[in-house]
Amino acid sequence: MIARNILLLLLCSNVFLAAIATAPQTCPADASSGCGDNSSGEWEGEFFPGIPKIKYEGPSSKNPLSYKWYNADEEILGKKMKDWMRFSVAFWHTFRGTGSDPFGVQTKFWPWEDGTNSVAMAKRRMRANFEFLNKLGVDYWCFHDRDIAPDGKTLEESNANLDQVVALAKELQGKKIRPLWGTAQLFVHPRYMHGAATSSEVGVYAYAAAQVKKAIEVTHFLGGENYVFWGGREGYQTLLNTDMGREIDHLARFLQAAVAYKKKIGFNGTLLIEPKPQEPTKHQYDWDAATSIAFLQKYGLLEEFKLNIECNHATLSGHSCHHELETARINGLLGNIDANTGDPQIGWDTDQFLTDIGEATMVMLSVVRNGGIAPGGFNFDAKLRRESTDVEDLFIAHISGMDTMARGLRNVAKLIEDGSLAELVRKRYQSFDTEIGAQIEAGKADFEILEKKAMEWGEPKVPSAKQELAEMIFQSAL
Ligand code: XLS
Ligand code: NI
Ligand code: NI
Repeated sequence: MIARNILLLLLCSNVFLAAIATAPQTCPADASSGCGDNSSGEWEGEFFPGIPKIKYEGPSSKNPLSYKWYNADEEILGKKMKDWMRFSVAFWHTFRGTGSDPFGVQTKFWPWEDGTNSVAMAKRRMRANFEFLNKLGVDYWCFHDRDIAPDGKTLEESNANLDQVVALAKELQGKKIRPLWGTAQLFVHPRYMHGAATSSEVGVYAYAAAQVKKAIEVTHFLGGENYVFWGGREGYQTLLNTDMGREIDHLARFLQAAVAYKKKIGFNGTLLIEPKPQEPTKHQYDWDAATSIAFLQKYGLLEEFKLNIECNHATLSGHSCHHELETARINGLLGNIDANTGDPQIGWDTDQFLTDIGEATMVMLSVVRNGGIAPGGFNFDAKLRRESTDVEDLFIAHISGMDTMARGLRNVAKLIEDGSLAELVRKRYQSFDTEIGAQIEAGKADFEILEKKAMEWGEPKVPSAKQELAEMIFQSAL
């Protein structure tokens, strides 16, 4: 029986080899399977042949592989567009996204993938990442530890895998490219099913701490400018089995330890919390910007953290992206933007590239009011739709997202130059530009003073809010 199988295999081997050459291999995603080409990490061919370096061609260009609005070195409002934007590619969506959803398997088979989850494959993928960044003209990238290198059988083995891939990334980064931020993936592995820092299991808390420690170290080594804490599974499915107070205390202790470690190793990047209201848990503790700010304040962490606002998370929490950005900004905590958007008809985190010019203009209004967003930037935490399966779609999606944000910036410049929106807002509050207004704003007007004024003035005249006029002015800039 065995001999017959071997004979059959030999007879078929030519057909088999020919099939490999034309179709993607489907080795199991297991580093120890022995399947796959172990030298693939050293492969240095071109990953995106036929795709040129993307250039600015202006709004009349019909070339999908060109920028129509994003002109990196052009100055707008006193800063180069690239310095306003600081765009970043998210490794997990662009290089690890498979197109699978709860109803269907992988739809994307990039030609450089050999079907394995080996270190060699991770290295080859890293080379693809840098060719992509260079062709796009983007200087930043973001990653989770486990996106860029495979998990090992032990923490030591996982760390060793990560070190190998990170060493290559450092070499490929050159002088210009660096991580906008790094983070640890604390939600995929089954050990994290109850959360990481908020797990009911102390061993999981320790494991997560070790993983974050290593992720901060490699972010620091790569010259990363920020480090992100997105809650992952830090939340609950039911309060019946959950000690919420204790879990949130644990989360705070975890973040305090991260601050101490960051300082210990001399990592000067900003630590960022990324709010999200639900998914994967039904209630995530970092619900929205305001909840996260209250948490930071309660635990004395306000000076140590800023916020990474993701537009799709904003709408999931029942706010607009602009609301979340403004909430962060007025508290001095606007640190970074995960630039994406949801679908108005779908109630989950669809992570689409933002292409709504009105929304982009609102986003850029906050960024300009903030005087920019450095050392943060715009990370495209966005993925191709499941049905978009061409390699060039990866470029088109980013170009479209970048052009949309660039249009937003140009529109804000128009609004500022026109001045009528700012004037409308100024006028709306002008009654406070008075002696008594100044007294109120300085906290010097007590209730007795105010009662005297109220009696002196009689019934106040209340003017129109001019909402439709504000909308008309806004629309005329788009
Ligand atoms: C998930 C989050 C995640 C973070 C990084 O919804 O957006 O991608 O940005 O862990
Ligand atoms: Ni995100
Ligand atoms: Ni998200």
